[in-house]
Amino acid sequence: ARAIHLQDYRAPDFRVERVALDVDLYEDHAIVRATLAMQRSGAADAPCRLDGVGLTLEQLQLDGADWPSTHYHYDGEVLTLEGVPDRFVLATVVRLAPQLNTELEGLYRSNGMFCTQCEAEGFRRITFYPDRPDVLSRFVTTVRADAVRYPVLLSNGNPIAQGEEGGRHWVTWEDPFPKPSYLFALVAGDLSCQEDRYVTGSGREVALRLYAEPQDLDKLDHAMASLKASMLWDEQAYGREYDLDIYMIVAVSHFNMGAMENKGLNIFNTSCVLAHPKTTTDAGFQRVESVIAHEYFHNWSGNRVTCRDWFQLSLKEGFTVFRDQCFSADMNSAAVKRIEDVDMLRAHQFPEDQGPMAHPVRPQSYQKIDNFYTLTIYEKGAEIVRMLHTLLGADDFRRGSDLYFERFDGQAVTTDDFVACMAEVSGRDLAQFKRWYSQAGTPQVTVSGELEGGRYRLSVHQQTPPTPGQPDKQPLLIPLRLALLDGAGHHLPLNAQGDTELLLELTEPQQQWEFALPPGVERVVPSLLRGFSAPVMLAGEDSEAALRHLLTHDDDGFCRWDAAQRLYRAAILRLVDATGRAAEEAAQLAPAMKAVLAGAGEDAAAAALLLALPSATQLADSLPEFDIAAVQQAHDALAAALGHALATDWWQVLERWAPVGEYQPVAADIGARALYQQAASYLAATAQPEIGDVMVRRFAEADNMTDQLGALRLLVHERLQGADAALADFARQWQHEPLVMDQWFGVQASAPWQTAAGIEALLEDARFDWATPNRVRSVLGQFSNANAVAFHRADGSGYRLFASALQRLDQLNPQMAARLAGACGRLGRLPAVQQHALREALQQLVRQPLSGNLDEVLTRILA
Ligand code: HT7
Ligand code: ZN
Repeated sequence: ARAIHLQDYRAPDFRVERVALDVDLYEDHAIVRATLAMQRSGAADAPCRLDGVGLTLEQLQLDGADWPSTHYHYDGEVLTLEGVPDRFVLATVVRLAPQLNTELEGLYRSNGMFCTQCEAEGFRRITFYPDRPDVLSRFVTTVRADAVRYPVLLSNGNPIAQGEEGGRHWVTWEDPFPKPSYLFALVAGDLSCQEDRYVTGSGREVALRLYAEPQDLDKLDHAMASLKASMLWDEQAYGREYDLDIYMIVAVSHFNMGAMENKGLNIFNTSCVLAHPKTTTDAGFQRVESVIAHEYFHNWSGNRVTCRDWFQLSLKEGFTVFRDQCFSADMNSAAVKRIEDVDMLRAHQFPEDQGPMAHPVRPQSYQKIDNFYTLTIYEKGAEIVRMLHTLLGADDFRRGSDLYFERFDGQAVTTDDFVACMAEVSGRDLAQFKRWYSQAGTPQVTVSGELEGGRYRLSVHQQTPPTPGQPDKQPLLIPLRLALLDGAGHHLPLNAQGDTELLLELTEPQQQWEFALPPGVERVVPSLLRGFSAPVMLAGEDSEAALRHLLTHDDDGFCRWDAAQRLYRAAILRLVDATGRAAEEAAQLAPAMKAVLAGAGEDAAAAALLLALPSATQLADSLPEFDIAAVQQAHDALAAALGHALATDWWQVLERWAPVGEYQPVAADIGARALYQQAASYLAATAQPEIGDVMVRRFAEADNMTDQLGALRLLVHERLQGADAALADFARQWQHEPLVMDQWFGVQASAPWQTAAGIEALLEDARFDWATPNRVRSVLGQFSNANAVAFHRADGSGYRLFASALQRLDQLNPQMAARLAGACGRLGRLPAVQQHALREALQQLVRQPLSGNLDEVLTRILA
């Protein structure tokens, strides 16, 4: 496939002033009539080019008359109209087959309803249109369908007319806000609705309607509460009110991603909107809250101000992730949320940034834009916005965002425009900062400190390693939050004003800072990168004593947690290279862990995080060679040794933090359940039968999915007595709840003892369905992304199975296949035997006829 380059961007030759769509839905086809008021905005002789993929054109008229076939040409992707006037009304009629659409892009069916997914380039599968984000237009849409089968007919904006005739009915919707085609949506189905209202700060009433299949109507309360909280938060934090009279969300079972922010009509993966204590875990509740917020926040950061082109994707996604992170931090525990976000970034985005798919937050080129909905665009993009917030401070950042929304309302703009607003309000030159958008790779920052003559000198060095297509890197502007602790754990003053925290700005490859210390200070332990102030890899000379000091005394939640992670990491690595013994390492760690447990009453969630070992995958990723088998073995040995060394403490946790009262997805209770699960997992690692008995009981008695699934996971993963019976019971109990059955598949696919044959059996299970992305993710996603030890088994069986599954999936859903294939990005860092086996499996796969999506990812990995 041809690559598209940022430098080739050209403004559109034609704009669309108004669009009228009429979508007629039938069981075996759909007819789409589009009327576009076109206006030339480019060169006088430019032909009018409209995107349209796989459409059957039935009629084409210009200004009410048939346009001669000699004046247009359709090649299956682009419709070119020659010799058109500067203004004209184009009317087309096309025929579609939504029931055959398994790619879940454009108009398709999910469990008997019709729905759409247009981002990034799905609208061109519905009608002929300049399907690019910088063409904004006003839409009026009429949806027609059988009145009994599809009583609910929805589209963007407000309903303005409706009618019924001969068993069919129709509703016309008008969206007053100009929008790009990627924000178009329609839904038709037999849906139930939970309704509420929200009154905006300025007193406007908004109807809130959440639609789901009737059996899921009891799972919408949490989404509704989250939506109302998000609407209020955006008014308070950003001064942004909702702008239409209706806000609708529809839950669909077949969806390639989490959710979609279509104007006034969000479409959600059921997994990101449905929640009920019996069927949803704490993590599920939190995901619903954050995705509801994310899509709602897009109404301003994405919809009112949108992207000029898809290279600017992080303009809306990075900013909106930052906004949803701050919202979740405000709704729950800010420190815990920050640690979870950093952990995710380091576990998943850092490897992406070090592998063959590494790309800048504003990429230079792509073949398939769907392949660029990445952790780099979303999560690293959010870190860039967070750094701007850190550098400018909350007040200037808010003035910058106000300016951005006011200046660019109704426009399609760039990340440069966003940064320019921040520069303008703060008076800062952000030219160097902008390298964060154009330079791929994770910067490595190395620090060393020296205490001499009453002064502390901090030397810092930065370097970004080469990434594909970017061999040489420039120094970045890296904000480093710093505090210094003395030997008693007190924070030292860092300047004449007595500040105990400073923001250092690292701009050079090498820089030094000096601090005058109060008299008598004999020990200094730096607390660096506080709050994870920049998305970098920090290396230092941190002695274990210094790490213990930070774990005990630092008041920065992230730094405490990171100190614990570094201590665990060092211990596990000593087991990998056989310089340590598990029992001794556990004995060394025990006092600090006991201290954490002693303070757990204050914040159980934070304690659970402080007690969790880094995953073996993360540790293997931090080494030159990804030798997961060796690291997993060492990891498990330390877990078992800690299970034994602190057995009494873990049992006490199980007693003290056992569930009491009715389940509630609130921060304190979530923390208690997390701590219980952490203690149980250490005990399970010892394989003592007693913990198996406790887990069997917990599984049977649980009144909520967090406890039930937590017990099932330990039983199955640790192969404790009763695991098989629990799996069978679970499947029986939840056979009619697809999202819970996804968990049933996922628990098995992520079990470390899993084999390729076991995965094959799951794929052949009658309940498995290749056409349902959630189910595919629960098996193939869990196996390839959450089960490194089984996936990378040296006999190559995991790779062969995965490659053949990708080939099969690619024929149904290329976006999903390509996304899953990213799991092979560690190819170049695997031990020789695995590397050979994976290369062979992928080379064989790439010789088959594949989609452009999968081909792009595999070609990058094999390059
Ligand atoms: N903006 C949405 C992205 C999205 C998407 C992209 C490609 C293919 C399918 C998709 N579904 C949703 C979601 C978001 O970031 O809010
Ligand atoms: Zn988004």
